[in-house]
Amino acid sequence: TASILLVTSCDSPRVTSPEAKVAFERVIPKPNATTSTGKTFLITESTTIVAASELQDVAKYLAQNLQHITGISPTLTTNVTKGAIVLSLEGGSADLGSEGYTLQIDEDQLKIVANKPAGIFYGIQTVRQIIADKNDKSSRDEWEVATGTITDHPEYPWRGSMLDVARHFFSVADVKRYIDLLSFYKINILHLHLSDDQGWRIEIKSWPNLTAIGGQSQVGGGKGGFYTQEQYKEIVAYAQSRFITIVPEIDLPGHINAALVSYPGELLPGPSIVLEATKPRPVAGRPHIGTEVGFSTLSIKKELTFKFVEDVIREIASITPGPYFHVGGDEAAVTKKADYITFINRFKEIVNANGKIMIGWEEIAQADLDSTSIAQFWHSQDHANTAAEKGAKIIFSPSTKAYLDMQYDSTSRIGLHWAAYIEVDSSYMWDPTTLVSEIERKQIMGVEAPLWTETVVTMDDIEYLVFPRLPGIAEIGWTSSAVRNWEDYKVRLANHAVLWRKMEIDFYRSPKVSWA
Ligand code: TNX
Repeated sequence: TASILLVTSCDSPRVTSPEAKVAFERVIPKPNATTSTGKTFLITESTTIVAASELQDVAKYLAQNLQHITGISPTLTTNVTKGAIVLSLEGGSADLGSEGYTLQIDEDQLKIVANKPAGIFYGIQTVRQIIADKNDKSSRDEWEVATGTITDHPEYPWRGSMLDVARHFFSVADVKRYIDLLSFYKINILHLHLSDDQGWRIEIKSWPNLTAIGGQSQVGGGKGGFYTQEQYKEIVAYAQSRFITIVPEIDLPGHINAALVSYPGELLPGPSIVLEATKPRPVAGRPHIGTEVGFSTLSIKKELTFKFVEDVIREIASITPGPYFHVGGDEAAVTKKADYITFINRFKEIVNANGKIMIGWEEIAQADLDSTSIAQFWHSQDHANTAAEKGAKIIFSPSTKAYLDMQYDSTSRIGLHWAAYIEVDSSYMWDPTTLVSEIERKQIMGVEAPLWTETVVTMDDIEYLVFPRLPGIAEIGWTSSAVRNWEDYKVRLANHAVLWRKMEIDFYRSPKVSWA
Protein backbone atom coordinates (compact mmCIF):
# COMPACT_ATOMS: atom_id res chain seq x y z
CA THR A 1 0.00 0.00 0.00
CA ALA A 2 2.83 2.38 0.73
CA SER A 3 4.08 2.24 -2.85
CA ILE A 4 0.59 2.70 -4.28
CA LEU A 5 0.14 5.82 -2.18
CA LEU A 6 3.47 7.16 -3.40
CA VAL A 7 2.55 6.66 -7.05
CA THR A 8 -0.79 8.37 -6.50
CA SER A 9 0.78 11.38 -4.83
CA CYS A 10 3.31 11.78 -7.65
CA ASP A 11 0.66 11.64 -10.33
CA SER A 12 -1.89 13.92 -8.74
CA PRO A 13 -1.21 17.61 -9.46
CA ARG A 14 0.91 19.21 -6.82
CA VAL A 15 -0.22 22.54 -5.47
CA THR A 16 2.16 25.46 -5.54
CA SER A 17 4.38 25.54 -2.48
CA PRO A 18 4.81 28.81 -0.57
CA GLU A 19 8.41 29.06 -1.88
CA ALA A 20 7.31 28.60 -5.49
CA LYS A 21 4.59 31.23 -5.03
CA VAL A 22 7.04 33.79 -3.64
CA ALA A 23 9.46 33.10 -6.51
CA PHE A 24 6.71 33.35 -9.13
CA GLU A 25 5.71 36.76 -7.80
CA ARG A 26 9.17 38.28 -7.50
CA VAL A 27 9.89 38.95 -11.19
CA ILE A 28 11.78 42.20 -11.87
CA PRO A 29 11.07 43.98 -14.18
CA LYS A 30 7.42 43.31 -13.40
CA PRO A 31 5.74 41.54 -16.34
CA ASN A 32 2.73 43.11 -18.09
CA ALA A 33 0.39 40.28 -17.15
CA THR A 34 0.73 37.33 -14.80
CA THR A 35 -1.83 34.66 -13.92
CA SER A 36 -1.23 31.80 -11.49
CA THR A 37 -2.94 28.45 -11.76
CA GLY A 38 -1.82 27.07 -8.43
CA LYS A 39 0.05 23.91 -9.47
CA THR A 40 3.69 22.98 -9.89
CA PHE A 41 6.02 22.18 -12.77
CA LEU A 42 9.07 20.20 -11.70
CA ILE A 43 12.60 20.43 -13.01
CA THR A 44 14.19 17.01 -12.47
CA GLU A 45 16.98 14.83 -13.82
CA SER A 46 14.69 13.86 -16.70
CA THR A 47 13.84 17.41 -17.77
CA THR A 48 14.76 18.15 -21.39
CA ILE A 49 14.96 21.37 -23.39
CA VAL A 50 13.36 21.35 -26.81
CA ALA A 51 14.47 24.09 -29.18
CA ALA A 52 14.59 24.73 -32.92
CA SER A 53 18.00 25.07 -34.56
CA GLU A 54 18.00 28.90 -34.51
CA LEU A 55 17.50 28.74 -30.73
CA GLN A 56 20.38 26.39 -29.90
CA ASP A 57 22.52 29.14 -28.37
CA VAL A 58 19.80 30.39 -26.04
CA ALA A 59 18.86 26.79 -25.23
CA LYS A 60 22.46 26.10 -24.16
CA TYR A 61 22.46 29.30 -22.15
CA LEU A 62 19.29 28.13 -20.38
CA ALA A 63 20.81 24.70 -19.71
CA GLN A 64 23.92 26.30 -18.18
CA ASN A 65 21.81 28.53 -15.97
CA LEU A 66 19.60 25.67 -14.83
CA GLN A 67 22.73 23.68 -14.04
CA HIS A 68 24.00 26.61 -11.99
CA ILE A 69 20.74 27.04 -10.06
CA THR A 70 19.71 23.41 -9.56
CA GLY A 71 22.76 21.28 -10.27
CA ILE A 72 20.64 19.52 -12.89
CA SER A 73 21.83 19.74 -16.48
CA PRO A 74 18.92 19.18 -18.88
CA THR A 75 19.67 17.64 -22.27
CA LEU A 76 18.80 19.44 -25.48
CA THR A 77 16.52 17.43 -27.78
CA THR A 78 14.10 17.95 -30.63
CA ASN A 79 11.13 15.84 -29.52
CA VAL A 80 8.63 17.17 -27.06
CA THR A 81 7.93 14.76 -24.22
CA LYS A 82 6.05 15.18 -20.97
CA GLY A 83 7.93 17.44 -18.57
CA ALA A 84 9.91 19.27 -21.26
CA ILE A 85 10.95 22.90 -21.39
CA VAL A 86 10.02 24.14 -24.86
CA LEU A 87 11.45 27.21 -26.58
CA SER A 88 9.51 28.24 -29.66
CA LEU A 89 9.37 31.01 -32.25
CA GLU A 90 6.00 29.77 -33.50
CA GLY A 91 2.67 31.31 -32.59
CA GLY A 92 3.72 34.44 -30.74
CA SER A 93 1.26 37.31 -31.13
CA ALA A 94 2.33 40.46 -32.98
CA ASP A 95 2.12 42.68 -29.91
CA LEU A 96 4.97 40.78 -28.29
CA GLY A 97 7.18 42.70 -30.72
CA SER A 98 10.81 41.69 -31.07
CA GLU A 99 11.60 41.50 -27.34
CA GLY A 100 8.40 40.18 -25.77
CA TYR A 101 7.57 36.61 -24.81
CA THR A 102 4.88 34.45 -23.28
CA LEU A 103 5.68 31.89 -20.65
CA GLN A 104 3.09 29.12 -20.34
CA ILE A 105 3.66 26.77 -17.45
CA ASP A 106 1.50 23.80 -16.57
CA GLU A 107 2.39 20.59 -14.75
CA ASP A 108 3.56 18.88 -17.93
CA GLN A 109 5.39 21.62 -19.75
CA LEU A 110 7.14 24.93 -19.43
CA LYS A 111 6.98 26.77 -22.73
CA ILE A 112 8.46 30.09 -23.84
CA VAL A 113 7.06 31.55 -27.05
CA ALA A 114 8.44 34.67 -28.75
CA ASN A 115 8.78 36.21 -32.19
CA LYS A 116 12.56 36.58 -31.93
CA PRO A 117 15.41 34.94 -30.01
CA ALA A 118 15.66 38.10 -27.85
CA GLY A 119 12.16 37.40 -26.52
CA ILE A 120 13.10 33.80 -25.71
CA PHE A 121 16.18 35.13 -23.90
CA TYR A 122 14.04 37.46 -21.77
CA GLY A 123 11.64 34.60 -21.04
CA ILE A 124 14.67 32.65 -19.81
CA GLN A 125 15.59 35.53 -17.47
CA THR A 126 12.09 35.29 -16.02
CA VAL A 127 12.49 31.53 -15.56
CA ARG A 128 15.79 32.09 -13.73
CA GLN A 129 13.92 34.29 -11.25
CA ILE A 130 10.87 32.08 -10.63
CA ILE A 131 12.51 28.78 -9.73
CA ALA A 132 11.63 28.16 -6.10
CA ASP A 133 14.47 28.48 -3.60
CA LYS A 134 15.48 25.40 -1.69
CA ASN A 135 17.22 24.89 1.54
CA ASP A 136 16.32 21.27 1.97
CA LYS A 137 19.33 19.36 0.64
CA SER A 138 17.47 16.04 0.65
CA SER A 139 15.12 17.16 -2.12
CA ARG A 140 17.60 18.69 -4.53
CA ASP A 141 16.49 16.33 -7.26
CA GLU A 142 13.25 18.31 -7.77
CA TRP A 143 12.96 22.03 -8.33
CA GLU A 144 9.56 23.64 -8.37
CA VAL A 145 8.17 26.32 -10.64
CA ALA A 146 4.65 27.59 -10.01
CA THR A 147 2.22 27.11 -12.91
CA GLY A 148 0.58 29.99 -14.73
CA THR A 149 1.02 32.32 -17.66
CA ILE A 150 3.19 35.41 -18.07
CA THR A 151 2.76 37.67 -21.08
CA ASP A 152 5.41 40.33 -21.28
CA HIS A 153 7.04 42.94 -23.49
CA PRO A 154 9.05 46.08 -22.79
CA GLU A 155 7.77 49.64 -22.62
CA TYR A 156 10.95 51.20 -24.10
CA PRO A 157 13.50 49.98 -26.63
CA TRP A 158 16.39 51.62 -24.70
CA ARG A 159 17.10 50.01 -21.33
CA GLY A 160 20.69 50.80 -20.61
CA SER A 161 23.52 51.18 -18.22
CA MET A 162 26.78 53.06 -18.71
CA LEU A 163 30.07 51.89 -17.26
CA ASP A 164 32.88 54.44 -16.97
CA VAL A 165 36.04 52.43 -17.62
CA ALA A 166 38.08 55.63 -18.00
CA ARG A 167 38.23 57.00 -14.44
CA HIS A 168 39.10 53.50 -13.27
CA PHE A 169 39.84 50.72 -15.69
CA PHE A 170 37.91 47.44 -15.49
CA SER A 171 39.12 44.19 -17.02
CA VAL A 172 37.37 42.24 -19.76
CA ALA A 173 36.31 39.72 -17.12
CA ASP A 174 34.74 42.48 -15.01
CA VAL A 175 32.87 43.87 -18.00
CA LYS A 176 31.56 40.38 -18.82
CA ARG A 177 30.30 39.98 -15.28
CA TYR A 178 28.67 43.39 -15.53
CA ILE A 179 26.97 42.28 -18.77
CA ASP A 180 25.67 39.16 -17.03
CA LEU A 181 24.27 41.21 -14.16
CA LEU A 182 22.55 43.59 -16.60
CA SER A 183 21.00 40.80 -18.62
CA PHE A 184 19.36 39.31 -15.51
CA TYR A 185 17.19 42.46 -15.54
CA LYS A 186 16.53 42.46 -19.31
CA ILE A 187 18.77 45.46 -19.97
CA ASN A 188 19.71 45.66 -23.64
CA ILE A 189 22.27 48.48 -23.84
CA LEU A 190 25.76 48.79 -22.34
CA HIS A 191 27.27 52.20 -22.98
CA LEU A 192 31.03 52.10 -22.42
CA HIS A 193 32.64 55.43 -21.51
CA LEU A 194 35.98 54.65 -23.16
CA SER A 195 37.89 57.88 -22.74
CA ASP A 196 38.19 60.76 -20.34
CA ASP A 197 40.76 63.16 -18.92
CA GLN A 198 42.27 60.44 -16.75
CA GLY A 199 42.65 57.65 -19.29
CA TRP A 200 42.13 56.35 -22.82
CA ARG A 201 40.85 52.77 -22.90
CA ILE A 202 40.61 51.53 -26.49
CA GLU A 203 43.38 50.70 -28.92
CA ILE A 204 43.43 53.02 -31.97
CA LYS A 205 45.90 51.54 -34.45
CA SER A 206 46.55 54.82 -36.27
CA TRP A 207 47.25 56.72 -33.01
CA PRO A 208 49.16 54.21 -30.85
CA ASN A 209 50.20 56.64 -28.11
CA LEU A 210 46.56 56.96 -27.03
CA THR A 211 46.94 53.65 -25.24
CA ALA A 212 50.74 53.50 -24.91
CA ILE A 213 50.66 56.78 -22.97
CA GLY A 214 47.03 57.79 -22.43
CA GLY A 215 45.98 54.32 -21.32
CA GLN A 216 48.50 54.10 -18.50
CA SER A 217 46.82 56.24 -15.85
CA GLN A 218 43.62 56.54 -13.86
CA VAL A 219 42.09 58.42 -10.93
CA GLY A 220 44.35 58.22 -7.92
CA GLY A 221 47.42 57.32 -9.98
CA GLY A 222 46.94 53.60 -10.60
CA LYS A 223 48.25 51.85 -13.67
CA GLY A 224 45.11 52.17 -15.79
CA GLY A 225 44.77 49.84 -18.74
CA PHE A 226 43.02 49.53 -22.08
CA TYR A 227 41.25 47.09 -24.37
CA THR A 228 42.95 45.96 -27.54
CA GLN A 229 40.59 45.96 -30.50
CA GLU A 230 40.47 42.16 -30.20
CA GLN A 231 39.40 42.45 -26.55
CA TYR A 232 36.78 45.04 -27.44
CA LYS A 233 35.41 42.64 -30.07
CA GLU A 234 35.32 39.93 -27.42
CA ILE A 235 33.24 42.21 -25.17
CA VAL A 236 30.93 43.07 -28.08
CA ALA A 237 30.43 39.39 -28.94
CA TYR A 238 29.77 38.47 -25.30
CA ALA A 239 27.24 41.29 -25.05
CA GLN A 240 25.58 40.13 -28.29
CA SER A 241 25.15 36.66 -26.82
CA ARG A 242 23.16 38.37 -24.04
CA PHE A 243 21.19 40.54 -26.52
CA ILE A 244 23.02 43.64 -25.31
CA THR A 245 24.18 46.31 -27.75
CA ILE A 246 27.50 47.96 -26.94
CA VAL A 247 27.48 51.74 -27.38
CA PRO A 248 31.05 53.07 -27.49
CA GLU A 249 31.66 56.60 -26.22
CA ILE A 250 34.67 58.74 -26.97
CA ASP A 251 34.14 61.94 -25.00
CA LEU A 252 34.73 64.99 -27.26
CA PRO A 253 35.66 67.84 -27.48
CA GLY A 254 36.20 68.16 -23.69
CA HIS A 255 37.18 65.38 -21.26
CA ILE A 256 40.03 64.79 -23.67
CA ASN A 257 43.16 65.27 -21.58
CA ALA A 258 44.40 61.68 -21.92
CA ALA A 259 44.59 62.22 -25.70
CA LEU A 260 46.29 65.62 -25.26
CA VAL A 261 48.92 63.99 -23.04
CA SER A 262 49.44 61.28 -25.66
CA TYR A 263 49.82 63.71 -28.62
CA PRO A 264 50.65 67.19 -27.29
CA GLY A 265 52.28 68.36 -30.55
CA GLU A 266 49.35 67.28 -32.68
CA LEU A 267 46.39 68.02 -30.42
CA LEU A 268 47.19 70.32 -27.51
CA PRO A 269 45.68 73.78 -27.98
CA GLY A 270 47.83 76.87 -27.28
CA PRO A 271 48.48 77.94 -23.71
CA SER A 272 45.59 80.45 -23.57
CA ILE A 273 43.25 77.89 -22.09
CA VAL A 274 45.51 77.32 -19.13
CA LEU A 275 46.04 81.03 -18.50
CA GLU A 276 42.32 81.83 -18.52
CA ALA A 277 41.80 79.76 -15.39
CA THR A 278 40.99 81.83 -12.32
CA LYS A 279 41.67 79.24 -9.65
CA PRO A 280 44.17 76.42 -9.39
CA ARG A 281 43.01 73.62 -11.61
CA PRO A 282 44.40 70.73 -13.57
CA VAL A 283 46.52 71.72 -16.54
CA ALA A 284 45.59 70.42 -19.98
CA GLY A 285 48.39 68.35 -21.43
CA ARG A 286 49.68 67.09 -18.09
CA PRO A 287 48.55 63.71 -16.73
CA HIS A 288 45.39 64.08 -14.64
CA ILE A 289 44.72 61.71 -11.77
CA GLY A 290 42.28 63.95 -9.88
CA THR A 291 38.53 64.19 -10.45
CA GLU A 292 38.05 67.81 -11.58
CA VAL A 293 36.27 68.19 -14.92
CA GLY A 294 36.00 70.80 -17.65
CA PHE A 295 39.63 71.88 -18.19
CA SER A 296 40.58 70.17 -21.45
CA THR A 297 39.44 70.61 -25.04
CA LEU A 298 40.34 69.83 -28.60
CA SER A 299 41.02 72.87 -30.77
CA ILE A 300 39.34 73.53 -34.11
CA LYS A 301 42.47 75.47 -35.09
CA LYS A 302 44.84 72.52 -34.89
CA GLU A 303 45.32 71.03 -38.32
CA LEU A 304 45.18 67.41 -37.12
CA THR A 305 42.17 67.66 -34.81
CA PHE A 306 39.60 66.39 -37.29
CA LYS A 307 41.95 63.79 -38.72
CA PHE A 308 42.27 62.47 -35.18
CA VAL A 309 38.50 62.44 -34.66
CA GLU A 310 37.88 60.77 -38.04
CA ASP A 311 40.48 58.07 -37.40
CA VAL A 312 39.15 57.29 -33.93
CA ILE A 313 35.50 57.16 -34.99
CA ARG A 314 36.30 55.12 -38.11
CA GLU A 315 38.36 52.52 -36.26
CA ILE A 316 35.85 52.06 -33.45
CA ALA A 317 32.81 52.15 -35.75
CA SER A 318 34.35 49.39 -37.87
CA ILE A 319 34.46 46.99 -34.92
CA THR A 320 31.08 48.01 -33.47
CA PRO A 321 28.10 46.14 -34.96
CA GLY A 322 25.53 48.22 -33.04
CA PRO A 323 24.07 51.28 -34.78
CA TYR A 324 25.25 53.94 -32.31
CA PHE A 325 28.34 56.05 -31.60
CA HIS A 326 28.40 58.33 -28.55
CA VAL A 327 30.52 61.48 -28.92
CA GLY A 328 30.23 62.68 -25.31
CA GLY A 329 29.87 66.44 -25.67
CA ASP A 330 29.41 67.08 -21.94
CA GLU A 331 31.03 69.74 -19.75
CA ALA A 332 33.17 71.28 -22.48
CA ALA A 333 33.72 74.25 -20.20
CA VAL A 334 36.84 75.58 -21.94
CA THR A 335 35.55 75.17 -25.49
CA LYS A 336 34.13 78.42 -26.92
CA LYS A 337 30.42 78.04 -27.61
CA ALA A 338 30.78 78.72 -31.35
CA ASP A 339 33.58 76.17 -31.57
CA TYR A 340 31.53 73.67 -29.58
CA ILE A 341 28.67 73.93 -32.08
CA THR A 342 31.08 73.54 -35.01
CA PHE A 343 32.56 70.49 -33.32
CA ILE A 344 29.27 68.70 -32.66
CA ASN A 345 27.99 69.41 -36.18
CA ARG A 346 31.21 67.96 -37.62
CA PHE A 347 31.09 64.95 -35.27
CA LYS A 348 27.60 64.21 -36.47
CA GLU A 349 28.76 64.20 -40.10
CA ILE A 350 31.69 61.95 -39.27
CA VAL A 351 29.59 59.53 -37.21
CA ASN A 352 26.94 59.38 -39.95
CA ALA A 353 29.60 58.92 -42.66
CA ASN A 354 30.73 55.87 -40.70
CA GLY A 355 27.23 54.47 -40.77
CA LYS A 356 26.30 55.24 -37.17
CA ILE A 357 23.70 57.27 -35.31
CA MET A 358 25.17 60.02 -33.13
CA ILE A 359 24.42 60.14 -29.44
CA GLY A 360 25.70 62.86 -27.13
CA TRP A 361 25.09 64.13 -23.63
CA GLU A 362 22.35 66.80 -23.41
CA GLU A 363 24.71 69.72 -24.14
CA ILE A 364 24.69 68.70 -27.81
CA ALA A 365 21.25 70.37 -27.89
CA GLN A 366 23.19 73.56 -28.70
CA ALA A 367 24.23 72.15 -32.09
CA ASP A 368 22.15 71.46 -35.23
CA LEU A 369 20.38 68.29 -34.21
CA ASP A 370 17.68 66.53 -36.17
CA SER A 371 15.55 63.42 -35.82
CA THR A 372 18.56 61.22 -36.50
CA SER A 373 20.35 62.37 -33.34
CA ILE A 374 19.93 61.19 -29.77
CA ALA A 375 20.56 63.37 -26.71
CA GLN A 376 21.12 61.93 -23.25
CA PHE A 377 19.43 63.99 -20.54
CA TRP A 378 21.36 64.07 -17.25
CA HIS A 379 20.94 67.47 -15.66
CA SER A 380 19.41 70.32 -17.67
CA GLN A 381 15.72 70.32 -18.58
CA ASP A 382 16.43 73.24 -20.92
CA HIS A 383 18.94 71.27 -22.95
CA ALA A 384 16.67 68.23 -22.98
CA ASN A 385 13.72 70.31 -24.19
CA THR A 386 15.80 72.07 -26.84
CA ALA A 387 17.10 68.74 -28.14
CA ALA A 388 13.56 67.40 -28.29
CA GLU A 389 12.31 70.54 -30.09
CA LYS A 390 15.00 69.99 -32.70
CA GLY A 391 13.55 66.53 -33.25
CA ALA A 392 16.17 64.49 -31.42
CA LYS A 393 15.22 61.43 -29.40
CA ILE A 394 15.96 61.52 -25.69
CA ILE A 395 17.52 58.95 -23.36
CA PHE A 396 16.70 59.61 -19.71
CA SER A 397 19.61 59.48 -17.25
CA PRO A 398 18.53 62.01 -14.62
CA SER A 399 21.46 62.46 -12.26
CA THR A 400 19.15 62.92 -9.26
CA LYS A 401 17.54 59.52 -9.87
CA ALA A 402 19.46 57.26 -12.24
CA TYR A 403 23.12 58.02 -11.40
CA LEU A 404 24.47 54.86 -9.84
CA ASP A 405 27.59 56.68 -8.61
CA MET A 406 25.60 58.85 -6.19
CA GLN A 407 25.83 57.86 -2.54
CA TYR A 408 22.76 56.30 -0.93
CA ASP A 409 23.20 58.56 2.07
CA SER A 410 26.01 60.39 3.84
CA THR A 411 27.37 57.15 5.27
CA SER A 412 27.84 55.33 1.94
CA ARG A 413 31.41 54.07 1.80
CA ILE A 414 31.94 55.25 -1.80
CA GLY A 415 30.14 57.45 -4.29
CA LEU A 416 29.66 61.14 -4.95
CA HIS A 417 26.73 63.32 -3.95
CA TRP A 418 26.82 66.45 -6.11
CA ALA A 419 23.44 65.58 -7.67
CA ALA A 420 21.69 63.98 -4.69
CA TYR A 421 21.79 61.21 -2.17
CA ILE A 422 19.77 58.50 -3.87
CA GLU A 423 18.20 55.78 -1.76
CA VAL A 424 16.67 52.78 -3.48
CA ASP A 425 13.10 54.13 -3.16
CA SER A 426 14.02 57.48 -4.69
CA SER A 427 15.85 55.86 -7.59
CA TYR A 428 12.70 53.85 -8.35
CA MET A 429 10.03 56.53 -7.96
CA TRP A 430 10.11 58.49 -11.20
CA ASP A 431 8.97 58.17 -14.76
CA PRO A 432 10.48 59.52 -17.97
CA THR A 433 7.10 60.74 -19.25
CA THR A 434 6.62 63.12 -16.35
CA LEU A 435 10.17 64.17 -15.47
CA VAL A 436 10.66 66.74 -18.23
CA SER A 437 7.17 67.94 -18.94
CA GLU A 438 7.50 69.09 -22.53
CA ILE A 439 9.03 65.91 -23.93
CA GLU A 440 6.48 63.68 -25.60
CA ARG A 441 6.36 59.96 -25.11
CA LYS A 442 7.20 59.26 -28.75
CA GLN A 443 10.54 61.06 -28.45
CA ILE A 444 11.62 59.07 -25.39
CA MET A 445 13.98 56.23 -26.27
CA GLY A 446 14.09 54.95 -22.72
CA VAL A 447 16.32 55.03 -19.66
CA GLU A 448 19.97 54.53 -18.85
CA ALA A 449 21.71 54.26 -15.49
CA PRO A 450 25.29 55.56 -15.64
CA LEU A 451 28.00 54.35 -13.30
CA TRP A 452 30.78 56.93 -13.17
CA THR A 453 33.80 55.48 -11.45
CA GLU A 454 35.80 58.24 -9.78
CA THR A 455 35.30 56.41 -6.45
CA VAL A 456 34.74 52.92 -7.86
CA VAL A 457 37.80 50.69 -8.01
CA THR A 458 36.77 47.03 -7.71
CA MET A 459 33.95 44.76 -8.86
CA ASP A 460 32.71 44.75 -5.26
CA ASP A 461 32.48 48.54 -5.45
CA ILE A 462 30.48 48.26 -8.67
CA GLU A 463 28.08 45.77 -7.11
CA TYR A 464 27.61 47.86 -3.98
CA LEU A 465 26.45 50.90 -5.98
CA VAL A 466 24.54 49.03 -8.67
CA PHE A 467 22.56 46.78 -6.31
CA PRO A 468 19.84 47.37 -5.30
CA ARG A 469 19.27 50.39 -7.57
CA LEU A 470 19.78 49.03 -11.08
CA PRO A 471 16.83 46.58 -11.04
CA GLY A 472 14.51 49.54 -10.40
CA ILE A 473 15.85 51.50 -13.37
CA ALA A 474 15.48 48.35 -15.46
CA GLU A 475 11.85 48.13 -14.35
CA ILE A 476 11.22 51.78 -15.28
CA GLY A 477 12.50 50.95 -18.77
CA TRP A 478 10.60 47.68 -19.17
CA THR A 479 7.34 47.94 -17.23
CA SER A 480 4.46 50.27 -18.00
CA SER A 481 4.17 53.00 -15.34
CA ALA A 482 0.51 52.03 -14.85
CA VAL A 483 1.50 48.79 -13.12
CA ARG A 484 4.48 50.05 -11.14
CA ASN A 485 4.52 51.16 -7.54
CA TRP A 486 7.08 51.17 -4.75
CA GLU A 487 5.03 49.21 -2.20
CA ASP A 488 4.68 46.30 -4.58
CA TYR A 489 8.21 46.64 -5.94
CA LYS A 490 9.96 46.65 -2.57
CA VAL A 491 8.54 43.22 -1.72
CA ARG A 492 9.76 41.75 -5.00
CA LEU A 493 13.11 43.48 -4.51
CA ALA A 494 13.48 42.06 -1.00
CA ASN A 495 13.07 38.58 -2.45
CA HIS A 496 15.88 39.18 -4.94
CA ALA A 497 18.39 39.23 -2.10
CA VAL A 498 18.16 35.43 -2.14
CA LEU A 499 19.13 35.41 -5.82
CA TRP A 500 21.95 37.93 -5.28
CA ARG A 501 23.49 35.85 -2.53
CA LYS A 502 23.57 32.88 -4.89
CA MET A 503 25.17 35.07 -7.56
CA GLU A 504 27.65 36.41 -4.98
CA ILE A 505 26.54 39.98 -5.56
CA ASP A 506 27.84 42.32 -2.88
CA PHE A 507 24.71 44.48 -2.55
CA TYR A 508 23.95 47.43 -0.28
CA ARG A 509 21.51 46.38 2.43
CA SER A 510 19.30 49.44 2.21
CA PRO A 511 17.18 50.01 5.33
CA LYS A 512 14.27 50.90 3.03
CA VAL A 513 13.73 47.21 2.25
CA SER A 514 13.00 44.19 4.51
CA TRP A 515 15.52 41.90 2.85
CA ALA A 516 14.63 38.23 2.58
C1 TNX B 1 29.30 64.56 -14.44
S1 TNX B 1 27.20 63.58 -16.15
C2 TNX B 1 29.91 64.04 -15.57
C3 TNX B 1 30.99 63.07 -15.41
C4 TNX B 1 31.29 62.77 -13.98
C5 TNX B 1 29.99 62.68 -13.21
C6 TNX B 1 30.18 62.27 -11.79
C7 TNX B 1 28.23 63.93 -17.22
C8 TNX B 1 27.75 63.89 -18.57
N1 TNX B 1 29.48 64.25 -16.85
O1 TNX B 1 32.16 63.55 -16.07
O2 TNX B 1 31.99 61.57 -13.90
O3 TNX B 1 29.37 63.93 -13.26
O4 TNX B 1 28.95 62.03 -11.18
